[in-house]
Amino acid sequence: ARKIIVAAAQVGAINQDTGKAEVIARLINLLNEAAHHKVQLVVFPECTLTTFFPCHLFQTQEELDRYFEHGDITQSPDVAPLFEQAKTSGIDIVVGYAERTLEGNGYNTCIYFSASERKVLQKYRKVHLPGTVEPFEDPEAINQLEKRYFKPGDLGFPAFRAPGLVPDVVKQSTLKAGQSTVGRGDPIFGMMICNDRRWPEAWRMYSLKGVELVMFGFNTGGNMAHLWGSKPMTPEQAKTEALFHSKLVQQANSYMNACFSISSARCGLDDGKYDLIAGSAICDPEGHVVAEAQTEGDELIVANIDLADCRQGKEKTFDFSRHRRVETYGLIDKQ
Ligand code: CDT
Repeated sequence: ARKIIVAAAQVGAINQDTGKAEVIARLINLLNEAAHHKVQLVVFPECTLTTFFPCHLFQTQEELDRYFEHGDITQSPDVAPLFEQAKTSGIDIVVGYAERTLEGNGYNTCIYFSASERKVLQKYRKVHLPGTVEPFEDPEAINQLEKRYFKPGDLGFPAFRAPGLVPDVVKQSTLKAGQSTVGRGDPIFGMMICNDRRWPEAWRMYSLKGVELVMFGFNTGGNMAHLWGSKPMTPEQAKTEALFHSKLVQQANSYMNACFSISSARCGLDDGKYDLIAGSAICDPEGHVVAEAQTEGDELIVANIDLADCRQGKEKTFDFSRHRRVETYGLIDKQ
């Protein structure tokens, strides 16, 4: 068995003027609740720390930059208490944030912070950026300006091992030459962010690397049918459809890639206007939802998962080495 207690920490409404200290206090509350349930790993949402600012057009760089983190986020005076609490509680955390690099580039980023290693093990920058560069002409339409504010991620889809979570892992040195530690060594994880979850290529990049758990946060508009280009809908229908697609892609891709997945929503009605869906969920490798949020506010959902359950998919239906037909897939990396 390769058991881990994992959680998604869903985060409800955050307004444009909500202070970061207030947000961090809410996140620490969720972390304390996780500690109470003996959780080992908590996934926080995309852009956890602020309102989902790509809904807004900012006139100055200064206004925009209020929403970005500059430099090492674990050392930022505002945010450091979250990482201190993670260390104290012995809980690994995934946190999403808007990153401004020294060169001035913006990325939609998340990091995996290991409590046992006391450092960031992996950074991921969102590859698939939805929305538009220019604001919509209709002044009533809610914008999605990620293409304006961020560059596409330049780190690829980096799978990584997370030590300290599963006891009694088999070390590579104890195996025969050529024998893999996939499913035996420290767990293999991958991160993506929101829109990435709709792209099978992102999931497949990870499953080709043996990933057993994919983690992602999201900010998905419940009232943005205009962005999808779908047929006219009432706001209620649009929200139901957005939730349906969010669950559909998580369940289907968990199954087709024989991995667990954790999704964490930034949700609720930001500034009383910007409606973001909830529906944080934990899925197993057979595509079943094993835990799901019941509210549209701050909420922790917890599951006790056994990564060994990935084996049946990875070794049977989706045993890539026996069943994939790569000679027929050439077009995928050419177009
Ligand atoms: N944040 C993000 O990537 N959101 C996109 C759509 C914008 S909201 C309609 C998503 O794929 O959920």
